[in-house]
Amino acid sequence: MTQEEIIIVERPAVPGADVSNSAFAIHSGGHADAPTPGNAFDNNTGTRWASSVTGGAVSGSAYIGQSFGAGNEQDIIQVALHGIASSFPGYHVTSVLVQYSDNGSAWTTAYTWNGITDATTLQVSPQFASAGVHGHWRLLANSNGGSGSYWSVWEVEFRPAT
Ligand SMILES: [Ca+2]
Repeated sequence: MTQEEIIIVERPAVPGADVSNSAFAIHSGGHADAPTPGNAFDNNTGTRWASSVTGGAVSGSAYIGQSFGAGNEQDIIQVALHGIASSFPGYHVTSVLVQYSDNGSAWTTAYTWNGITDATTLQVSPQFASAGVHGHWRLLANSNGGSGSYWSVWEVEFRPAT
């Protein structure tokens, strides 16, 4: 007789590669200086999107995100943000809410990302708990831009559970 032992190991989800795409971009409205939301998802740190709202109107209003489309819903567990270039000091926010929606209008916060700096490199959020698969994801500004001007975003990444 042989005895077989089956060991089941549960591996925690790890963030996969960025699933964002310029074609899926959604936003709260763009400033005339940089109105194209797809610029935040084109993998080009030389192009940006800027919010139409400025100063004290940024927090809780300006957002940039993705509508992934039917059949392409995502379980996002990490985001990354290239929020500033050396030529635009202070045009970043220090906190964002990572939010999801199933209908594109009612949003729920999955994670609050604080401590975003004016670093001129891609900043990666901590991995956060899965909130499940949803069709729409966004970063909602949770602070005002440091300069009192608009919020500028060079690149955003959405990384799903794998
Ligand atoms: Ca870009």
